[in-house]
Amino acid sequence: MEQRDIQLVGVPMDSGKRRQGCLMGPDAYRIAGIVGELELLGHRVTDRGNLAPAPHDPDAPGGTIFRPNAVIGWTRALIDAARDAMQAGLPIFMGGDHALSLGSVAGVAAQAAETGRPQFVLWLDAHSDFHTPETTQSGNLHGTPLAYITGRPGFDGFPPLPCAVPEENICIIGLRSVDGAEREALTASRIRCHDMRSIDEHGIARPLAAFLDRVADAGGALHVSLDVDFLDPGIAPAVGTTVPGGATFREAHLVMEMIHDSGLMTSLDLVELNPFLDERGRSAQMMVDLAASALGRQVFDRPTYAKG
Ligand code: HAR
Ligand code: MN
Ligand code: MN
Ligand code: MN
Repeated sequence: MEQRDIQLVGVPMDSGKRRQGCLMGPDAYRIAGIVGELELLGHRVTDRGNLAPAPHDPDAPGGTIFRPNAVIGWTRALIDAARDAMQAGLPIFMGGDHALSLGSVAGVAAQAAETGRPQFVLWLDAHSDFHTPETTQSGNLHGTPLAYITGRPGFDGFPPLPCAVPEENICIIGLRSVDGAEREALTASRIRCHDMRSIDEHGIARPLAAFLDRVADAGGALHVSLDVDFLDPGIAPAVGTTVPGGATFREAHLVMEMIHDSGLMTSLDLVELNPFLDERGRSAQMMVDLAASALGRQVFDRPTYAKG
């Protein structure tokens, strides 16, 4: 198995939404043993510690968008940190809420562009996170990263996007909660969407295999953004935005194992874990196990049967 230089980047970011607790995420992953689990697989692991936001204007109380300046500060810091970590190996961004992906994806895409590789993004999420600050109803910027990284307008005051990710290079799997404005924008876009209805009908492997083939054919870099709420709340309760009917243990591990087998993943987000809502650490453990599956662990033994 290929040995990777894994770069853990802690992102204790809690400004993408009102309910607090995600800032404890990076430490929950550490306590769940992420370093040891990845080392067991033969990888070199460097924990780069926790990031802090770049200096930013204070946020005024009230307003329709929740703490925009803090998110701007984080995005600025993350773009630089992501470029840096990409040069040292395979970054895992340990969130923190999903607003961290404005910066993590923008940064890795900029780095990919510099090495001449097209950036692809696999978004594993109950939500499409395709609002702009102009269309969001909640005012929570964790609902906006895919709009930012594809270059949709409405992000005034945010760092200019070094390099937009083409819509056709994005695949969302797990959808089951999409707002009206997002639905319209998604329909008009070239983003590939697979909701739970279609996964129930056709399985999760086929759309993923088709997407991975496209990444391979293009010689692309693959960023995987894993939102805790992709998973069914029964196996991962520690998230503020649970939606029933999520991916099962077996579906989620299959996705991660197929990603590993493809050899294509170049960066990973683990986002939205709120340890304050967890039950004896089991959601944190689940996320660590899924990261390990994406990096070579086999959940189920696969005996090879003698032929003849
Ligand atoms: N679409 C809703 C909003 O904009 C919910 C977004 C929830 N996002 C996350 N990440 N939890 O996927 O507020
Ligand atoms: Mn999300
Ligand atoms: Mn979500
Ligand atoms: Mn595995």
